[in-house]
Amino acid sequence: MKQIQGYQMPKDFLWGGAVAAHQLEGAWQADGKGVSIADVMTGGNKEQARQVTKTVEKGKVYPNHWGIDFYHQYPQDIKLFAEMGLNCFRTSIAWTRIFPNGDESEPNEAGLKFYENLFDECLKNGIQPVITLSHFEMPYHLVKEYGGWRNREVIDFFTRFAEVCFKRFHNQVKYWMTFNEINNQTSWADPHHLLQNSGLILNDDENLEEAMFQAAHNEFIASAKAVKIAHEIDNNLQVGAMVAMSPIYPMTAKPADILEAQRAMQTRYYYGDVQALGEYPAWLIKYWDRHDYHIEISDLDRQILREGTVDYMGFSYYMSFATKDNGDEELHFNENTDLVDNPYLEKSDWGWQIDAKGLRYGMNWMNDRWHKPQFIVENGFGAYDKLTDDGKIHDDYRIKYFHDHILEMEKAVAEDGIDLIGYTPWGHIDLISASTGEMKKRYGMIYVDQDDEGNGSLKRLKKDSFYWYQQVIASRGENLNF
Ligand code: P53
Repeated sequence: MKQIQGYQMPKDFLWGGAVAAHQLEGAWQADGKGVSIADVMTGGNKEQARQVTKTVEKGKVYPNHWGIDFYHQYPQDIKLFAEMGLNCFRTSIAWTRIFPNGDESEPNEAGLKFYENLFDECLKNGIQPVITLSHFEMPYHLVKEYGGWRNREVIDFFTRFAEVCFKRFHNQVKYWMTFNEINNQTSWADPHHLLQNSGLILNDDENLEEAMFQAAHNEFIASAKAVKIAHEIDNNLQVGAMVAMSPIYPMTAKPADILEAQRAMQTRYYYGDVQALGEYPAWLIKYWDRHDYHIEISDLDRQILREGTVDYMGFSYYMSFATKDNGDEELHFNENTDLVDNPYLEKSDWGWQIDAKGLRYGMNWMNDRWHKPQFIVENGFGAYDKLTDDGKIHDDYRIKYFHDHILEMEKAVAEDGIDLIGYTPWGHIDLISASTGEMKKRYGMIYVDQDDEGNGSLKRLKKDSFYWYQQVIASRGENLNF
């Protein structure tokens, strides 16, 4: 038992949990839903990456097809969330439930109805929904027929989807985000991220990095337009960006390492510069020139970006990285080759470096740069859990992780003055892992009885962390004892 007093968060602070449609809903073909990118991704694990198949192939395992069956079980699940004390719940709207192929002119009413009922159920239980529009789940049709986000036509498909959602749900949902972890595609050399973020499958003659920059630009335009549309529909709506905040430290105090780390941060977070400040940083324009990258950006685009800056910065925080001078003459950063291990940090079983102080560092870094309210919309610890004979899960490692991170978050608010809207730990109910497709990489405070192949009773059980988080919320963040 550790006696550490946290700081009490303001009364209107949002304490929640976070998930994404494709990782828990299942029901991949219910009520007219179309096939999304997530539906053609097989299960993988630490050693074996998930595969993307051209169609759904017989005999292969596609874990997102079943998720944890939230589509049918949500009323009971939301009761459990309310029992935990949550006053908000972050999920996403599966684009393919609303526009099954993505390019239809009229939405699918059954999909809209599902979310309307889900949000009603949340509100009845004192929980406000916080919604991501695009969370790694674009219609697969848009990938095959249009080439994903490298095609500007997709901008209009997305804004149509966004507009339909804002119009239908603006009385139920105040906080929105456009694209989940838009900056994950910085690791463009890993095809998994490019597909998840932007629906890109590489053409033979294509430069991956250049394609990524163009796809990201088209997403920025779509996001900026969505911000404007939302405010026109209802001025009360708050539309945020969402970046994966993993600070990149210099390995040593050697000036070349410092410079490399600075460029690494610029490279990983230029997305935030565009979405929060409304313009591209000068170093990036120079980088494109030097590499002969031709990114299609019109004057009108520049105006749209300036007029559609986001209301807040949503972000996920799991880990930090480190880098050192890569010896190249040109100052540049490649996320797939230029990261090094940080000897001061421990790692999770999946190799993610655990660094609670990095959360406070990242929050201050973003605040200094973007001057926007922040919202921690993901944070958590993926681990193997053991179900004991008496039906308990003693996940003290997870409680420790949350304890350390919540304390740093509270210092960032109470001591550093950061304007923080809320905190929604990732996968507060066990679900399918995005990177590996596993069920056994568990984040939850609620255990779901299911294995990687989809076998199990789907029974929900409260882990020790359930009770711990309940106590944290009840004390508005003050009682962090464990
Ligand atoms: P999983 C990679 C690095 C950091 C965050 O991740 C990431 C990823 C996944 O590609 O994704 C976010 O399940 C994401 C969630 C995801 C969660 O972090 O790979 O927004 O969809 O499930 C945890 O362990």
